[in-house]
Amino acid sequence: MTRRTEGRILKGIGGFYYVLTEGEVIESKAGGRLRKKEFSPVAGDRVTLEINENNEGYILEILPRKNYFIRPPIANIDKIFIAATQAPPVTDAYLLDKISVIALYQNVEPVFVFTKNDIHNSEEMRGIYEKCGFKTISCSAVTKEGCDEIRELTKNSVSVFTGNSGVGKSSILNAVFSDIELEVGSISEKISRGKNTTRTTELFVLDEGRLVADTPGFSSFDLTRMHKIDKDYLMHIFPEIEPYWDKCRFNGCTHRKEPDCAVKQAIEDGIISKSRYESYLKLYEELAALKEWE
Ligand SMILES: Nc1nc2c(ncn2[C@@H]2O[C@H](COP(=O)(O)OP(=O)(O)O)[C@@H](O)[C@H]2O)c(=O)[nH]1
Ligand SMILES: [Mg+2]
Ligand SMILES: [Zn+2]
Repeated sequence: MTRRTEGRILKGIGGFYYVLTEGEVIESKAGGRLRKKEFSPVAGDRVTLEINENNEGYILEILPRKNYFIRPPIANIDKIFIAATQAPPVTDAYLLDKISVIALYQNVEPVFVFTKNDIHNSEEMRGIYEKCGFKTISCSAVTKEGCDEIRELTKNSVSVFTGNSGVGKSSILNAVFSDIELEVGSISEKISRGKNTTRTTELFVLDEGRLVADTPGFSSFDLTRMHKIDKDYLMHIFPEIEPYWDKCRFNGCTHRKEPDCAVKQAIEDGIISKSRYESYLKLYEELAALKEWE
């Protein structure tokens, strides 16, 4: 007898989708209509499916998405853990800021995770993000510092780990969750191959309602092209700039070259960090240029 139910896609590979439903994982196929590019199911998708007498699934429909990322392909995320480090390979602040902007734009909570704290203390960088009101964690896969906090924040949610290659995402996930076994690569190996060790996007089912994915990281290039944010909306997804939107001399101040700008004053007063503001300016230009080329 076939039955109809709902579930969540954990991963798609070789034309099959692995759907978590009622505590078990069902190997499923998707209908032809669903395999068309823009509708194709991704990890994290909530779906309706039909399960036959042999326990094989057939995906009927993708339920409306709360959010969606194209590369890596994943949907319905609650939290993005953005990994950063001041140890090699040093993280580029612009990439961090860009990911945080896109996360907020898509209603995902960003959590900044400063890795490798055993070899390089990231307190200064962490301070910048804490000041913006973001959740931040200092951690180490070696000393296990910060692991309990990561465990706590991943409870009952869909969490994705991202950040540049070699930053230590897989290592920290292995340290926090004993039942995940991810491949950890040496940095030189990755650079010489120009690739990441983590390839398919897979949500791991863990205890206490945790669904966790390791990703090869978002490419800075893709991010702006795939999430077309209006440049004038940008100030509203920089949480430390947002409160000033109506505090400047000019209505509609973009906080760039206008005189008597409250944002620029806040930078001088040390309330807003320079590096974040620089990212704002750079991203503003990038978004403006995108519009012109379309
Ligand atoms: N000292 C130290 N090294 C780490 C830590 N986490 C990762 N590494 C090293 O950094 C390299 C890249 O780690 P990996 O987890 O593969 O990074 P990923 O590409 O972000 O998944 C490996 O050589 C790890 O051994 C850490 O907390 N402390
Ligand atoms: Mg990895
Ligand atoms: Zn202004």
